[in-house]
Amino acid sequence: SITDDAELLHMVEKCGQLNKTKIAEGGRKLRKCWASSWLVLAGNSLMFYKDPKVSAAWPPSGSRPESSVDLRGARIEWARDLSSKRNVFHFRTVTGNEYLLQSDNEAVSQDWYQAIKGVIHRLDQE
Ligand code: I3S
Repeated sequence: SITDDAELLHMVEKCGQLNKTKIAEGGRKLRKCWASSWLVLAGNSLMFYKDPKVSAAWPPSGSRPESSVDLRGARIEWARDLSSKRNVFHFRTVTGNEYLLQSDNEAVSQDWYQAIKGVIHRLDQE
């Protein structure tokens, strides 16, 4: 609803496009499948939307995230060994869902890494 979108928009810390692949579900390994994704970091959640292919089209009114992960207790680290791509970081939820996130632009990757890490640390302190 419009109210939900407005509430979410109020909490948004960062949004933008990254390449993403899920590599585990509940601790069970998955085959990599890299795809472009639109990420929204808001509140305690990191939400993945289908890449709208046009920038700054947010909130995508009426559309729901393809998936959303709870950042509480999550872990994040740079992952130089898990991909041949550059600027890749690894992200793991408490439930054992694992993702690799990447941008060819080093600054973009760095910014996302710091932003997600910041939220995780804030939640660790609560
Ligand atoms: O870790 P891997 O197995 O080298 O990952 C590559 C594969 O998933 C590959 O797909 P196939 O499973 O169809 O071969 C992907 O196309 C590659 O992108 C994966 O490697 P990178 O280094 O790009 O994460």
